[in-house]
Amino acid sequence: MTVGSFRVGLDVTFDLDFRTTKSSGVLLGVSSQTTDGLGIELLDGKLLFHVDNGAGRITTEYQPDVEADLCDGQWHSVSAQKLRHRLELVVDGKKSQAESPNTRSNTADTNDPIYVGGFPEGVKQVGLSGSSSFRGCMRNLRITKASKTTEVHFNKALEVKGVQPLSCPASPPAA
Ligand SMILES: [Ca+2]
Repeated sequence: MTVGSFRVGLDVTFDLDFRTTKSSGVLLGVSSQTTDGLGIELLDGKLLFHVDNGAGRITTEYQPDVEADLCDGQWHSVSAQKLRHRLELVVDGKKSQAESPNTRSNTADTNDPIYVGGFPEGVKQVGLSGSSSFRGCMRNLRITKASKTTEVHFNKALEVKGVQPLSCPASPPAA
């Protein structure tokens, strides 16, 4: 399994931490160029997790009580789990869920790069609503599939063709 060509399939979990001062930005996306894909994004202060298994998009979201909570320049944790046609999202320990009524459509059939922090123009991402690049910092990106966890090293990810470089300043972003 590499981040250069990834099959979402039946079940997968993405974990990561981020910090930013922008209310919108793509955290992660992997998508076929037809109908199937997965995406995690910040959109107007909400954290959205989308999956399309090919029969329409399923979305679960975390909306903080305070609008700017997720873009306060502090670290926030995200765990996004796809279990067939069900989604479970945990942001800073708070859980939200969604499921598709279409239980027979349960695999996201991708064989495509995982884009972290943004994606190139002209690349279709069925699991994302926004297209603005993430500005800030990410750490501890882990992909778990069939009980096997892969830690994605950003330095390595930069070398994989198609993975967008990620700006990760040494000092915290200005509040
Ligand atoms: Ca499918």
